[in-house]
Amino acid sequence: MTKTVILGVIGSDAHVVGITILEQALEAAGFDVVNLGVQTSQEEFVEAASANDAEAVLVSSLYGHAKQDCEGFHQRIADADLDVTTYIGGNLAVGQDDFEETRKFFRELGFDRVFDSETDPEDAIEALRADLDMRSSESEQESQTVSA
Ligand code: B12
Repeated sequence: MTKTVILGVIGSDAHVVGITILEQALEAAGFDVVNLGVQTSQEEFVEAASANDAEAVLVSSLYGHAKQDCEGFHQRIADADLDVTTYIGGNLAVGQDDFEETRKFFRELGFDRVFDSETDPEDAIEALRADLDMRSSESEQESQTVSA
């Protein structure tokens, strides 16, 4: 069955190239993609996920303000009673900090996976396949192979 994925760039961020590439790769891989584009608010992500009965929300951020832009995001998702897998990726911190620290921060915010700016779209697709299949069949949990 086709899985619906919401994609967008959060906050005031206007970097569009990354999500355009991701959109094309996800569609080619058979996902139904709702691309909200750049400068998307938390509310717009949540509304789109709800309206499209999405299984995953993919947040992109390049301009260095992801931490502020994502505060409270998972509370909104919970308030809307949504059961979605959430990923974030891009240039998530200002400057050159340790990515493992960045990953830890966003995992603690509630994201299921955190990807850096070197991510190949195929890595995200492989992770989505593993995570969304897992959601439909708990017994397949061992099949998860990607670490992010
Ligand atoms: C082009 C560009 C711009 C263009 C954007 C044009 C447009 N409409 O897209 C313009 C000139 C407008 C711009 C503006 C700014 N930019 Co700029 N920009 C870039 C640049 C050179 C390339 C970005 C790009 O297109 N990359 C190509 C795509 C294919 O790669 P990507 O975006 O990284 O996406 C891939 C991965 O990151 C990943 N990915 C991305 N999101 C997600 C999400 C998920 C879920 C997953 C799985 C994967 C994933 O997959 C993508 C595909 O492979 C980068 C530097 C760089 N080399 O990355 C700086 C850069 C992102 N910009 C930067 C900055 C600071 C700005 C400004 C704030 C500058 C300013 N002071 O005005 C503004 C912000 C404006 C705004 N409101 O957003 C910084 C961010 C610094 C930080 N995070 O610490 C960078 C890193 C430059 C730098 N080294 O300082 N920028």
